[in-house]
Formats: sequence, structure tokens, C-alpha cells
Amino acid sequence: MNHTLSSDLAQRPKSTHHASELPWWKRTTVYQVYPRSFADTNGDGIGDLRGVIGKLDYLRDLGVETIWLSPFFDSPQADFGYDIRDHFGISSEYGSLDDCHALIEEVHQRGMRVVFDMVLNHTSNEHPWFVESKSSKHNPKRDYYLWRDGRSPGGREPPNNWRSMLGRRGWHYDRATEQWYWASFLPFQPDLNYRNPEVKEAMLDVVRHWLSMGVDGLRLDIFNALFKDAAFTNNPFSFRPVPSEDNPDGFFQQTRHTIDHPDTFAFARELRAVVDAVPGPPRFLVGEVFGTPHTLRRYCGEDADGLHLVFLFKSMRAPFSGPGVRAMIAEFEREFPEPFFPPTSSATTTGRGASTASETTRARRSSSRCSSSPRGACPSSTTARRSGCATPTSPPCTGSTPSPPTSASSPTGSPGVYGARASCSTATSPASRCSGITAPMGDSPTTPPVRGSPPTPTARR
Ligand SMILES: [Ca+2]
Repeated sequence: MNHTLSSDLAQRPKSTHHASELPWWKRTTVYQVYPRSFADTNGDGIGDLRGVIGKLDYLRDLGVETIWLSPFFDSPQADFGYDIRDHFGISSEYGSLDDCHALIEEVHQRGMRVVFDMVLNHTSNEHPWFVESKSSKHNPKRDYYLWRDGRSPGGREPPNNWRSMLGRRGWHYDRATEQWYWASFLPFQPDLNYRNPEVKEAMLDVVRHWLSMGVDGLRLDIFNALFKDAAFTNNPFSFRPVPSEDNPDGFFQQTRHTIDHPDTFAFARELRAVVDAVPGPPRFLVGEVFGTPHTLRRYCGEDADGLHLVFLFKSMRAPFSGPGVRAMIAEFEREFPEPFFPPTSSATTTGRGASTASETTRARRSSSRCSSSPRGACPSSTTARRSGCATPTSPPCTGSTPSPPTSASSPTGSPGVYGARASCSTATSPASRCSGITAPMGDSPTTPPVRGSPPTPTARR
């Protein structure tokens, strides 16, 4: 240790907490499991919940303390589970509700915890709410989503200039009712209208439901997009061609009215209160959000009364060197002082005791490399990530098969942008290693790219 570093460490405020006194979510290791490609127990070629149960001992022996499960709710799988049709149901290929309850119980029996991936921002276009909403301008569910008249002539121009997170037009025209609906991500994922109290309460009920079933925490998909400008004001021009981890502006447009809306920060605190009110052990929320550390911290609430954790995508870009990592950690410590720290530590933190955020962020780092490659063609160093990076921690799944065709979900036949989602996972292996656990099942180079990458021109998740 050099003198400078020693001095820095000596001057650093001592933690007021012993590790064992920290909330569990500040000291747990998290391992992401993508059920579809993890372990198949019935030979249909698709991983399932019973497959996850069958590997729990293995994961526990690796030192995994918490499992983050990518979505397995009822879904047409157009976005591989991130297009939910029924938030209370399980996609039949993954098993049954009984399997889900058994998984939660089996996890807990091993002293581990389980985090579900929750998509609050949107639903599938096959969700009964949207089917109703789309049926008529006068349907009671019409206001569950964001419908607007188009601009002249004849309303055939979208309501405003907003772009989706993928850079394309986020408004989609419905010929039958001659209005446009908004989708922050993909066209078949219409955004819910959180300014409708019924919608907000219904989605909070979803949260309450799963936490009451024993789920220990929720990973919140594109949480930063929940609220949009109520007046649907045009976004200002930006010179930025593409978004980055610390700035969602891109595609020559600021995201002032579509991302990081003040009402979303407020909702983070409302959601936290709901979670805290659920009887039982403490739960936690981690948000998929992007921006500067200052912006990210706003999601945690001024009084640490918002989301427990946020992803720190910036750590994906940290120079992999001592000084580089040190500078990054110093910035995070400065921007996330107690009580926010240490939930937001470096992606290069390794091993047991690393924070949840560090582990989840690590997964995103890997995923971003894959997703930013066109049409799923990872460069060699990252091919392993998508196609199944052979890590020392990869569980020896049996009966595994590659994920489904990558272009199946594309509404436009463009798998490059709408490419199917991936099967990558976090691991507790050294952070510098690609951490996919899809190796046993996903050896095919056609394994779809990862959902969960930071904003890029080609894919965000
Ligand atoms: Ca199966």
C-alpha cells in the first residue's frame, strides 16, 4: 500500500456499523438467474423453476446468498418475460404457482433470499388491461395507458417528438381508435399511466402480493421511465447522438420529459413506504436507473426513504486498474455518503460480502458488452458472456438447451434492435470474469443478447 492510499484510508471516516449490523441487503451476494436457460427438468428445452430449485444447493455452496430471478411471469415472451401479461401468474413453460411457492420456500430453507424482477413501467400488449384499453376510446381501461391524439394533418403525426429508449419513435398508432399509445421500450410494451390512481394502486398491489408470498426484494425494470410529463411537452434538442450510463439524453434529444421525472422520484418514496409496510422481514428494492450519481441518489430519497439500491452502471466503464477503481469508489463514497453507502459499491468488488449493487452491477457490465454488439454478435471477449461464459461458478446444468430463436420477439423482424433477451447471470466469481451462468445451456452463439444493458443505440436491456 503506498503512502497516499494509506493516508486516504486513515482519513476516511470509520464505518459506524459492524458488518453484521448492516441490513442484509447491504452485505449479501446476489446471483442473477435467467430461468429460461438455467436448468431444464422436463426436457422441453426451456429452463424452469424446478430446475432452479434443483441447483440451489450448488449455488449455496458457491457462496451465493441471494438469487435474483429474471421474469417468469405469464408472458407472450416477446421480450422474454419483460412483457408481462399477468403479474400474478407464471408462464407455463416455467412451471406452476406451486413451483414458484416451492422455490421461495426452498430458498429460505437454505438460509438464502430471493429477488424477483418486476416490470412496473409497462405491460405486454396482450395484457387484459391493454386489450380492453385498445378496444375503444370509451373503455374504462382506456386511461390505464397513455393514449393521445396525433398532430395534424388528420392526427397522423405522433402527439409529440418523444423517442423511445431505443431511439425510435415511442408513439404507436392504432388505426381502429385513431389515437397513439406510448411505449418507452418496445412497441408491444405499452406504458402504464401512473397518473391514474387505479393503475398505481393496482401495481402496488402486485408488489404487495409477491412480497407477502415471501419474496425478499424486487429488481425494478426501467424504473426511471415510470412518470412522463403530464402535458406531453416536446423534449428539447440535444447534440448527444447516443445515451450513456451517466446521461440518458441521446438520439439528439434530451429526455427531460420522459426520464427521471420528479414524480418518479416521489413514487420511489411511495413505493418504499408500501414495501416497508409489508409484514415480515425487511425487504429491498433495487432500481434500474441511469444518470449521474447525483441523479441516482435522488431515487434513494433525500432521507434514504426511497429505493434501497440503484444500479451503478458507471462502474462498467471504470478503468480496470488500481487508481481507476480507487477513483471510482471514492466518487461513489462521496456521492453516496452514509446511510446510502455501501449499497452502491464498485462492480469490481469481489467475493462474499460484496454489496448487492456491486453484484448486480457486475451483471449489467457483462450484459452491456453483449447487448451493444449488433445482432447478438459479441466480440470474442464477450461472446462467452452471451453464449455462456465458462466461469468457474457455472453450475453444471443438465438437460439444457439454447434459448429460443432471437428474432422471435421482433415486431418488425429486426432482431438487431428487438433481439430476444438473454440468459446471462451474475456470479460471485471474480468480477473481472465474465459471469454468465448460461454456459451449460447457452453454448449456441445465437443465444439472445442480455436484457439489462445500459442505454445503447441497439438495446437497453
Ligand atoms: Ca423445462
